[in-house]
Amino acid sequence: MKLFASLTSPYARKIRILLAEKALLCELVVDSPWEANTRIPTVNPLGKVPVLITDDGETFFDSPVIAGYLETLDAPPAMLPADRLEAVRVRQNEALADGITDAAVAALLESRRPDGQRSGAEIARQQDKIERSLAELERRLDGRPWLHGDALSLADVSAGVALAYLDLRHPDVDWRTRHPGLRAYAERLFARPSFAASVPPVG
Ligand SMILES: N[C@@H](CCC(=O)N[C@@H](CS)C(=O)NCC(=O)O)C(=O)O
Repeated sequence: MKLFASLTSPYARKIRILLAEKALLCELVVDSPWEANTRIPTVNPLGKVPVLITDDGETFFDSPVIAGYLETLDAPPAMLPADRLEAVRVRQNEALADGITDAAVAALLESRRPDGQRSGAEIARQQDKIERSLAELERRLDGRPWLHGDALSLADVSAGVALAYLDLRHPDVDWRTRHPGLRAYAERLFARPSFAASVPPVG
């Protein structure tokens, strides 16, 4: 397998963490879709990372789809429950956490627009999404070690990636103080070798 990823993409990090948790071997092809000479549009018409190419040459994007594909491989531990409705619930929390990342990316891109084009109202709208969704994540975690059951799931991987991305790009969002129920949870996730091995380079 081959994973096209940039080292700072939170969505690509999510897949790198899943690969590490499952001890799956995968060639990492580092490519930033923002660079002029990127090859990403040749493997994903949307021009986004992550993109996975299987050993059979089939291409999968985006991160929820790649995560679903990894579950079809004989590679424990399972990141989704066998019960189909329970699996949808895990995926709902994956979507909630990925949505926090989406809003954080949108706020960052807006903040980087030139003076005169930047909209403070749009940044605030994205910040509201982040704040509401962090509160919902904290409510759903409800003081438990994991979002679902008694082990790490896809939802926890997405949640940990979203919180780490806030630390990287929005250190002003003081989520540890505002949502203390997420603090110990995040520290436990960040300490896992899969998270430690995929910390993005500064920049
Ligand atoms: N929903 C997608 C989002 C992927 C995404 O937006 N990736 C960013 C990198 S963080 C990207 O490639 N952006 C390039 C662009 O928007 O042109 C996923 O979960 O994989």
